[in-house]
Amino acid sequence: MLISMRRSWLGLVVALLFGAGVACAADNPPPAKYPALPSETPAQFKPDHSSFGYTIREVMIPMRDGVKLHTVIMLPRGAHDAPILFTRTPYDASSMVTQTEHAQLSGHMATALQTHDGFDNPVALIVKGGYIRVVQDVRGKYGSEGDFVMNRPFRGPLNATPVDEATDTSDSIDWLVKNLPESNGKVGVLGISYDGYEALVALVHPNPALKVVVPMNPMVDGWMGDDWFHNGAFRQQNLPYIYEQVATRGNTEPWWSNYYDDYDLYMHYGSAGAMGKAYSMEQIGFWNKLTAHPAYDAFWSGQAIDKILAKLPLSVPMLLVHGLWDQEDIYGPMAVYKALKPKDTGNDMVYLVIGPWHHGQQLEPGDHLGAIRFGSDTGTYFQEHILAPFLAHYLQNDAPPNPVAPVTAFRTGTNQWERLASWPAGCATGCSITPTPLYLHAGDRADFTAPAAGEAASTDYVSDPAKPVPYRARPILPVGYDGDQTWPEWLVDDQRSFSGRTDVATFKSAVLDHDVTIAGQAQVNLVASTSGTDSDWVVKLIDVYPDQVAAEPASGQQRLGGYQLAVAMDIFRGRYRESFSAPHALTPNQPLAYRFELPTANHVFRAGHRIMVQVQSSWFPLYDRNPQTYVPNIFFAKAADYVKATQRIYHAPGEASYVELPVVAGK
Ligand code: PG9
Repeated sequence: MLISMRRSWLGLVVALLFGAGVACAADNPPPAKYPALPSETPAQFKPDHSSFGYTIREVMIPMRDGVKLHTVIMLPRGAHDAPILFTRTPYDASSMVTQTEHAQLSGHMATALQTHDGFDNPVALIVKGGYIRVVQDVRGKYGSEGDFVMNRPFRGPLNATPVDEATDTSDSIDWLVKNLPESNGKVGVLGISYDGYEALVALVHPNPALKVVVPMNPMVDGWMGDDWFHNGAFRQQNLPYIYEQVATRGNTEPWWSNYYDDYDLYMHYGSAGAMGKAYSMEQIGFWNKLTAHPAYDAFWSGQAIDKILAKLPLSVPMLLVHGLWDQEDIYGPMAVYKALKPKDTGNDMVYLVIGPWHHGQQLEPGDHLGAIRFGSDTGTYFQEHILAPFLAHYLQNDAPPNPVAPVTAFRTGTNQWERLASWPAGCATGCSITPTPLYLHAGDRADFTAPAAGEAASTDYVSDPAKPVPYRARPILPVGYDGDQTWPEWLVDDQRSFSGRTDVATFKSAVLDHDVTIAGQAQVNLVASTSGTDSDWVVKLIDVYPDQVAAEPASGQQRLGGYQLAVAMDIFRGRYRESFSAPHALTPNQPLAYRFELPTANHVFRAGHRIMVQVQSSWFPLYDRNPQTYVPNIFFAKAADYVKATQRIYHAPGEASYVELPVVAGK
C-alpha cells in the first residue's frame, strides 16, 4: 500500500518537472557554437623513466603450439652480457616484478623488486649480480593465453597434447636467449612452491641454455605429502586456494566465508565434498579431479615429479631448498633429493640446503620462527653465502668457484650450520646414525627401553568427529600471509594446547641427562586399533622444554618454559595402510601395524629437555575428518557416517608401539 502511494506522488513530481523542462526549452533556443574545453588527459601519456635503474619490457612469447605467454623482463640499466634469472608462476608475473599494487613505483630496481608478491625475488643478489630478472605467467593464467591445468601433467598418458610446462619452459628460454641481446645466454630458473615446481619442470628435457635450477620448497607429490593430501588425508583448508586460483584466469573471484574461525566454517559443511558443492566448485575442473581421485592412483603417481625426474639423466645442476617447518611442501625437496642423489655419482649436481624455515622463509629474515630463536639471520646467511655464490658459479661470466657444500644443514636445538657431503648425516666426519626406537609405555611414558611383561597393554582415547582435535589453538584463521594470519608459523605452535586433551594420547620421556641428536626422518611404528572401520592417525614428535627457561631475554615472560615444540609431525589415513592406491576397511578392534615416516628433522633434544610423542585421530580443519566408518570416498561421506570411535594404542611386548629416531652417535 505504502509503495503505491509513493509511486503516485513521484509520478506527479516528474510530470511537473518535465512540463517545466518543456517550457524552458521553448524559452531558451539551442546555444550557439561554444569554445571547446579539451580533455586534459593526453591520447597516450609517455612517462619518462630515463632516470630509472632498470627498464621493463613486457612481451608475449610464442610457444610451439602458437599460444603466447605473458613475460615481464626487468633489465638493469646498461645491462650487457648479463645472466638471466627466470621464474615461471601461476601467481601473476606483473605483481612480482614491479611495485604496482601495494606501494608507489620506484626507479630503484631493488625497491621495485620488493613487491608484496615478489616472494621469489632474492632482491640483493639480483641487483648485486646484475641479473636480468624475468617472470612469466604460466599457460592459462593472468596475462598468458592458453588453458590452465593445475600442475599440468607432462606429455604422455595424462596429457595427449604436444605441450606441457617443460616445453613451455624450453620454448621460453629459447626465445629469451635469442631476443635479449643484453644477455650472456645463460639462464637460471628459480622459484618457491608452485614456482619451485616449475623450476623442477625445467629439468625435464632442459633447454641447452639452462645452466642451473633452484627449486625452493617445491610442490612435488600433491598426494603423498605436499599441498593436497598427506598420506591420503585431504588438506581441505586449501579449498579457497583452488577456488581463487582455478575458477578464473586472473584470480578475480574472491573466496567468501561467514565465519571468523575456520574450525566453525568447516564443521558447518560436514564433508569436504559437501563444502565444495556448497561453493559451486563442481564448475572447477581441478576440483572434480581431486574428488574423483581420493586414492594414490595413476592420476597422482603419474605427475609426481620426483618419480619423473628419477627416470631422466641428471643434466643440470640444482640447489634444492628445504624448510624444516615448511607448512605447505614439507615432502617435496627431500623426496627429490632421495630420488636423484643416487645418480649424482660425482656429488656435484644435486645440492641441498636444509634451513629452520617456514615455507619460503629462506628469502626473508630468518632469526626466528614464532617463539623459536635461531641465534642468527639464517635467511640472509642463505642468500649471501649459499644462493648468491651458487648462482654466480653457473651463470656469471668467468665463473667464480662454487664454495657451496653438497649439503648445508642447520641443526636446531644448538643453532649451528653444518657443511656435509650427503644427507642424512649426523656430522661431517666421525659420526654415525643409529635407528633407535623410542617406545611408548603405559602411564603416558616414553623411553628407549622396550615394554616389559606386566605393563598395561594399551592406552585408549575416544575420537569424536563432532569434536575433532584442532590443529592450532582456536580461533583458527584461514590459510594466508596477510594481517594477523600466522599460517606460516603453525608447525612451531606450542603443542601444550593439545597434550592435555582426553582425545590425545601423550607419552613423555624423563628429563634427558644428555643431548639426543637426530638427523633424518623418524619412522612411526604404531600398533593401534579402532572400534570403527577407518581411522586417521596423527603422530607428533615433540621437544619439551624445561619447566623454566632462564635464557629467555629479560622479557619477564618464561614463554619457553615447558614449551612443546613439534620437531616432526604428520598424519596417516588408516584405509591406506596396506596400499596407497587400494584402500581397505579396517577390522574393528583389531590391533594393526601402521608404519610411516615423519618429515625430516635435524635437531638436538638438549639435556634438561624431554622427548614427547602425541597420538590423535584428527587434525582439523586443515585436514578433513575421517568419518571412522569406511565409505568409498570420504569426500562424499554422509552425516550418519561420522561416528565416535575408541582408539587403542598398544604397547605390550610383541605389540610395542614406538617411533624410531635417527639418533646421531659420535661427535
Ligand atoms: N605450495 C603452495 C600451494 C599450492 C597449492 C595449494 C596451496 C598452496 C604454493 O604454491 O604457494
